[in-house]
Amino acid sequence: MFMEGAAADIARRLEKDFIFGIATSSWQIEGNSQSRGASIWDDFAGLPGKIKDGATADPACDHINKWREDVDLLSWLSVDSYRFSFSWPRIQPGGQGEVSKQGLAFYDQLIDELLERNIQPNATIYHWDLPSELGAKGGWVWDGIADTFAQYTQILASNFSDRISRWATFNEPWCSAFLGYADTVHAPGAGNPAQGFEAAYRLLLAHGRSIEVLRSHGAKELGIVLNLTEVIGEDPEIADAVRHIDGIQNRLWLDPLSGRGIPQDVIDRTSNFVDWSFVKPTELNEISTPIDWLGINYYTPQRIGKPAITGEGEVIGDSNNAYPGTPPITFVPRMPQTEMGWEIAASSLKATLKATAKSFPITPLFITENGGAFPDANVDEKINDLDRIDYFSQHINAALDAKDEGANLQGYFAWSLLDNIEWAEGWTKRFGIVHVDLETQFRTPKASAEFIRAILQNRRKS
Ligand code: IFM
Repeated sequence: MFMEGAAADIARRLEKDFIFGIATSSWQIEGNSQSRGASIWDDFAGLPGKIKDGATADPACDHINKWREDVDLLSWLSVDSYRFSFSWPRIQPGGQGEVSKQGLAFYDQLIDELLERNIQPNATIYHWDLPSELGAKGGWVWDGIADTFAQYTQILASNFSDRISRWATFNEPWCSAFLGYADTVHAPGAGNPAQGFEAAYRLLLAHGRSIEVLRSHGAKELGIVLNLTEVIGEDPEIADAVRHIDGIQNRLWLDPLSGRGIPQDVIDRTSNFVDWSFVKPTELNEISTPIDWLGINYYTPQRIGKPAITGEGEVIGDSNNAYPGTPPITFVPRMPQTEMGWEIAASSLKATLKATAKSFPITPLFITENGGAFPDANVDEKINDLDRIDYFSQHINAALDAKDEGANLQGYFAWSLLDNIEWAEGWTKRFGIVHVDLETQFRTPKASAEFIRAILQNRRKS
């Protein structure tokens, strides 16, 4: 009853042309790793203790073999668009040179089938699975990486630009740079604070060059996906830390993309350990090449307190190491929280959208990921995930509130279609609206899938 009422209320708020979709990423769902090259996430997963339950890329959701069934699910849900990522080592096993015909053919058939079912393909070029051979050259701190990424883009653009509705160069480059290079929790796990900033810069440069390649091939609707959020300080004494965390999480990306360069306060606070000489004015121009849309992945605010305050337990991804140069603080998410220890606060989604709309005026915005990991008790063969439904309902309404108040929001994508490998958390955290049985690979829609379907089937027709 709760579910139908909440779905109908949201359906009434959705304008006809608002794009409602669902997202996944290659490494998290594809499996069948022997049919592609290796990536830095395969290498990382092979290191003892890096992935909580020892999960590896196989079988994941065996999407390489079960993709038709997954497209059936998308069609059953009635989504307008499916956001997926290309696996670089599936397209180009060594990251340079030889292209895999088999890899191209996989995405070819997926894209054609989506179009056949009237589902817009929304493609991300890079969602963290860097080919191992490029990782060995230095990965995102190698000075050849931006050009190499542009060459990889060329392959995708010449094969798919006629059929992809919307392109994102990167998914959450903050994670690649700061969880992977500054901290040790994501691949490659460098744990080198200065490298976090250099990786961030090279990711941005690769983005700019990739956009140019896409545009020269006539690809349409070009953008990038950032994980932006509201940074909330619990005490005026930590105002400096709030500004620095906001600098690394939000402004380090938004400012260069919109032509304002690298934020001076971030440079000032880090110049004692970062040699910023890798920044070149002409490259800043490439980075700020215009985009057609900006994606925001929103899950939780960053609430921080003074160093002595005790938080509410482990908060996945939050650590001072991921924000190098921050004065000492503690992450203090409030209750309620998801299983990731992430505070549930839809008000921060609205605040993030409104702040981004101000910082990046005019550009159409999308929520490109939003969702939660919850315990998912299985009752009588049915996963009645009311906590996830509640999360979606609060956050979709908050996004639509921001739109009503002027943010140029054009779509919303839920994370995620399937339970999948949650990176360093392995299978211990499930975000899917469809349950995946790891033994049998059987897919069972949860109540949240029915909720999203109810929204989409009841939406306004005009
Ligand atoms: O699973 C991830 C996804 O790959 C990127 N955005 C956040 C999700 C949940 O942590």
